[in-house]
Amino acid sequence: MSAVVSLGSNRGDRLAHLRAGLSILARRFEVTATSPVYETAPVGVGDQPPYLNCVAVLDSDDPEAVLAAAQDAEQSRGRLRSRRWGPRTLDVDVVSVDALIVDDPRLTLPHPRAHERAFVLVPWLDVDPEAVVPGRGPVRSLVRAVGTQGLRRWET
Ligand code: A4P
Ligand code: MG
Repeated sequence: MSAVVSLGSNRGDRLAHLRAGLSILARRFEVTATSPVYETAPVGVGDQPPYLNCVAVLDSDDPEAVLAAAQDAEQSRGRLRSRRWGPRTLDVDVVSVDALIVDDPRLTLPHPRAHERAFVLVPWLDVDPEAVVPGRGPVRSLVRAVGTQGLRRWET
């Protein structure tokens, strides 16, 4: 039983936002793995600053609890929603919860774009070489398909 979350920031002190998000998640769940941080080129809307991204694995089988914690983490960093895919202090997405497949716009599992995003797949593969995106296949194969362009390890 494990949940995977993806954290991203491209505004302000990006590393501090990621760390604060992780510590809020850690108050509610056992964090079993935290990936390295990557600096990544923006996906979706191009004219915005680069992101720092990482993923964390939590010991939870409760999608609602993970989504609530993710949204609390965003709120704690004063998340402003200006435009879709636009710059943000902290975005926390629920990537997957066990093998669940849920087709609900409020909480879609796995995250509908995770399988095509190197900034999710590459750090996830770092912490779990056997990871699978439910319904999409092994993360290892998905990384081969999307490549690692636009990512570089961020030394901390
Ligand atoms: N929602 C549904 N399913 C989920 C889920 N699995 N996890 C709902 C989290 N939320 C989920 O999300 C909008 C609504 O989606 C929520 O109310 C929730 O109930 P949001 O976080 O408010 O809006 P958003 O982040 O602007 O949209 P979204 O769809 O999360 O954006 P994306 O697709 O995550 O894109 N480029 C790089 N390099 N790195 C990034 O981290 N992030 C984005 C955000 C774009 N480009 C990026 C990055
Ligand atoms: Mg989001």
